[in-house]
Amino acid sequence: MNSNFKRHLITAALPYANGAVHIGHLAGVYIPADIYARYLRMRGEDVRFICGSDEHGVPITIKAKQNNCTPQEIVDKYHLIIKDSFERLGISFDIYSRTSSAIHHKTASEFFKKLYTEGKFIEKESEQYYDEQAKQFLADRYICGTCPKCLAEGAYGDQCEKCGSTLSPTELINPKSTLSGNIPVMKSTSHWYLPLDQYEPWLKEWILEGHKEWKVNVYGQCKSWLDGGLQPRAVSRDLDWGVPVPVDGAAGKVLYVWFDAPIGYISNTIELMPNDWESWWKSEDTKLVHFIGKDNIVFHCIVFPAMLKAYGDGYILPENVPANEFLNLEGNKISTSRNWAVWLHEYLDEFPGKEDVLRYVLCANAPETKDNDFTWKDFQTRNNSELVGIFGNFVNRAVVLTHKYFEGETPAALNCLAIDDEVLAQIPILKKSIEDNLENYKFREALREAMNLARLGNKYLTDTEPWKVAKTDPERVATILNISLQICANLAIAFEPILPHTTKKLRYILNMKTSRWEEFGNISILHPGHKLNEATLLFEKIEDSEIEFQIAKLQATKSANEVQQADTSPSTTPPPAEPLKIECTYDQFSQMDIRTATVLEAERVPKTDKLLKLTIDTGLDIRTIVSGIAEYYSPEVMVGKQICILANLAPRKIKGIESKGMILMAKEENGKMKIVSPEERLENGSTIS
Ligand code: B3M
Ligand code: ZN
Repeated sequence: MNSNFKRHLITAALPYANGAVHIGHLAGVYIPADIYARYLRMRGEDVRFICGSDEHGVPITIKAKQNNCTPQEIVDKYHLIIKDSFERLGISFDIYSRTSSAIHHKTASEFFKKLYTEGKFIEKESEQYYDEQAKQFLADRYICGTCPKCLAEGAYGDQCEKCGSTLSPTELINPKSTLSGNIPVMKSTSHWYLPLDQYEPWLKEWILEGHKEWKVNVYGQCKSWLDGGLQPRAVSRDLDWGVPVPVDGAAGKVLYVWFDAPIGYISNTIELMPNDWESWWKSEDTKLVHFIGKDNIVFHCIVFPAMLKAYGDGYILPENVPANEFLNLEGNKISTSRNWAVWLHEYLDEFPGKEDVLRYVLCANAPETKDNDFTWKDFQTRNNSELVGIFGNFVNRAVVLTHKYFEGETPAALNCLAIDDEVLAQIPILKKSIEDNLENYKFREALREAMNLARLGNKYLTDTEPWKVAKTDPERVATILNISLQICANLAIAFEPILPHTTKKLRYILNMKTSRWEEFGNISILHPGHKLNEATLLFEKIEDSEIEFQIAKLQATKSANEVQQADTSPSTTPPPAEPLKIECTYDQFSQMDIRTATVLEAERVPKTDKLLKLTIDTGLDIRTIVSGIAEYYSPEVMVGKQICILANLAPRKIKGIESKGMILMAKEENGKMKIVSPEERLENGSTIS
């Protein structure tokens, strides 16, 4: 541990508040950042872990237009979803704020103003597309036309989604404004540019000479930008959403989102520590580390440092920027617009109590050196064979045996044999390796080594078979169980940064107070006579049906996308309501057992906004169905209603409640939902075909 630093300032990329957070974001940025922050805190370091929503930029204004609402309404909605889901996963930010806050507007505005007043920008006129009907300049995404490369219709001004080419708006054939559908005209506009070319020699020195230790992917990307030669970059845009450019005559212009967003790290620190923030940003003994995904490298390694350098006033630069590559999902690129993702808030609802399983799998598969793939099968295997089969199994056996043979009191290790010493000798070796890996941002490897400690314990218990000598050699059993329990206690520390929910449970089972990193390696954390609590399971098996449900959900997305792709209507027209799903046979349809049923009881599921727990008479049985209809129907209204249900849907647990079946609902494109019922009341259990 480099103790030259007094403070650790850790930032995680500010997620755009135009959508929820998915597993790609988590594996790339938030889980590694959280592990690092938690580890440093356990070492007693002074840490501030900063994040917040990025609430400006064109995609947010587009989403607002699509939804017929204001950008503020969009960011309010997603900010809450994102913040809440991070909290539930246990991402331990010291602050999660937002760039629409007054503090941020003030900070970003003043930042710009200082650079402007000191002449650090250049001002340039350029010709840009303008919509005369909508009376506004058009951001690249607001222009669409025919792709010059593949001739597909509906390519955007910055990219063709069909062939993937990067475009500029003037390359489009037959450009049209997506605001009015009209042909845009060229009009001159002036903007401020940060002359990155002037900072190139300094950046080359700072990164290429000074930070050879950065990850190969990060260093490589920086080198290729720097070798290619830097150009001045516009820091303002013609847009009505963002931080207004604080200069006379700049009406209708805002700061470019990539200018204001990184300043968000500073604003959020100010919000957290109004009196002390400067010692965190302007003092050489603060270590600043940015956790980001690979698409953000240029902004964090080149643009933001150049901004800070231009500003001066003692701002520090990042010590490291451990950017990750991308995570794919079942072999395909994760895509928000195509809904090809596992959304964190949905995962948390569908796998209650399994926060750490996701943390584990995403850390084990983190795309640290290359793009990686998440599959539901791998998720299940890692849970069932590693977490349940090794970690959980070992802890459970050690604690249960201690209750069985020693009434739950830690026995003393009286005389150790060679096998015991060999096992104990491994602990400091693993500790050192875990530390080195964590400090060098190799979280996958750290996790693998922590798991090796669990493997070691599990194998030790299996090899020594204390249950076999219980009758004949109680001293031997005592020694084996003492050593096993010490390994459990070390596991509770080793896994704390990675699986904080699990280690909390484990510490309770072991009745263990400490979680200080310096205790890791101690082989007498639990003293003889120390009383344990009852054993509870750390992990649960994940059933095939749960995985099949997730795969079917993705399959449905895929089918919907295929139908949508086949639709060639230009993107100026609104998308069809719900695209037709792929054709199915009568046999497939008749496999679904759809019946009438009546709601007997209804209640809200605690700590959720959307879920009702319904007790239902299906005519065949009385059963429970958990349904996401609480936004549309109150429990009182539901009682007595006759409904239609899919009766043979595989049961699954929702918020810990076993739900058997599904209620049929009709859904409008705008999200409004109504229950489907027979025209007149029928016997419960009547089949629908
Ligand atoms: N919102 C981009 C992204 O989520 C952006 C990060 C800002 S960090 C200052 O990829
Ligand atoms: Zn194309």
